[in-house]
Amino acid sequence: MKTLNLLIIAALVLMSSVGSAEAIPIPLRGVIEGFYGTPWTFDDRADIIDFCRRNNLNSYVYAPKDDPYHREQWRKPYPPDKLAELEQLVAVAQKNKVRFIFAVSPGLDLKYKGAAGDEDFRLMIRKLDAMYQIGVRDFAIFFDDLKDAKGNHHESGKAQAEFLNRVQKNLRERYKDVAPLITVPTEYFYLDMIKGGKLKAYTRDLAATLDPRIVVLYTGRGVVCDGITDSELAEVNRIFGREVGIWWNYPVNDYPLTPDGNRNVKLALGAIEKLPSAKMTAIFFNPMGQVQLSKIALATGAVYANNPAIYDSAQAWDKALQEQFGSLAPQMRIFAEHSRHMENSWAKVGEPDAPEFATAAFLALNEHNFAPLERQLYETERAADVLLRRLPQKYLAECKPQLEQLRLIVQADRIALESLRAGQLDSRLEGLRKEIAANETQAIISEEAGRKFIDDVLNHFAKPRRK
Ligand code: 14T
Repeated sequence: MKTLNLLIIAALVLMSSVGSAEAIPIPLRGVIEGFYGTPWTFDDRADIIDFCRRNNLNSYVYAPKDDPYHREQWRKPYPPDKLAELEQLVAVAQKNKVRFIFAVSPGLDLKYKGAAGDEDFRLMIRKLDAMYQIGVRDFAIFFDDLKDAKGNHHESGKAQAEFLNRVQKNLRERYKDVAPLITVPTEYFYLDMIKGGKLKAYTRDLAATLDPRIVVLYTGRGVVCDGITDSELAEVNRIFGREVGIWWNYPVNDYPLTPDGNRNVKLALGAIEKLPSAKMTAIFFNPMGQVQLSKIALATGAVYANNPAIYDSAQAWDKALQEQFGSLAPQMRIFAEHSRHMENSWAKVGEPDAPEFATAAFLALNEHNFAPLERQLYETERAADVLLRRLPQKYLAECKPQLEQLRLIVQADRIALESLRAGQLDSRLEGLRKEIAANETQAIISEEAGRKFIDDVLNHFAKPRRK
């Protein structure tokens, strides 16, 4: 009887623990302002720090590539007005219980050896001390993007690690309340750490020399890549002899998506997805310059980072749209669905754009089945119209060209569909295609769905068809 009771109790305890597995949040989780291009404003940053608190993200990393004092002129102290602004921002972060992580990227011209090396070390400490004075307790030093045009770099992993160790030691000796240093190596994605199946000397030396308490961030197999698996992460942990963190390049859109090289013109409005479910130490999401629209992906990233093991990207995406757009969520969902995949010759991330639309277009083209596409066109045009009329200005300022481009694409798609139905090309389609192509320096959307259907139909009529 006694044993039976014990068994029943044990079984109940076991069942309840399976049913409601404790969430294990990633200890360091947040947003990294780490993109190229116009940095965010004070108000943008204060807004995102508030957003971090509301979404249980505990860190904001200050690393804007085009703040001259962060990178190109890292040796220069911030002038009084800039320092005062940063001080206010640090206060906002403290009030929100969000860590303000201050980063410097000295790699373009940092000297490591001799008197010049000592002088640069002194200048770095002076830079970080000024930030300590205004309340910063978390610091990062980044060495990314130091490769020349040929993709080579001449960094020494040992020299960088010794520099970082020296900074870390100096800070810890003088301040008891400074968190472990965070870094990004020059070889910061997996495929760049390996050559001919072997670890390259830079990464080997850095890993061997770097203080094991220093947090190393990496971006995955590539700079912008289609997910990170648990075993990929485990392999990089092994390489660095510690639990590494992730610098995740979504929804950032600062890299060119077309050969003519226009940046920031496609919006990454999808969910964070395909990240590890295993325990990890840190994750920072690199956003777009478009601060408001970054919050869709960032809110899903917050759900992920607070419980990676049970993350459901589709569910988190719906929740983010609902919370952020309320009654406009259904329309926003349609728009966002056409603008979430980011891909070029070296980058690939995000779910496919509008897969149902793409399927409907396929059926129209190949099976003369027009009803599904008609429905997609109606709903998509309606969503774009509603959003152009009703979205608050702070959002429209970030996506008007993309909404107008989507509407134009849908109008062209409708003419393309009618051409297929009639078995004869409507002469207006070619002109519309030219107009859409010209706009692509300003707005890119739905490349493999709505945009592709225009070209597919033009090709269909251009090709001398075999029977
Ligand atoms: F530090 C890194 F983890 C990192 O991602 N660095 C930059 C980052 O600042 C930028 O926002 C991001 C997306 O473009 O990728 C890195 O920058 C690159 C890397 C490239 F290989 C920009 C262009 C490249 F061709």
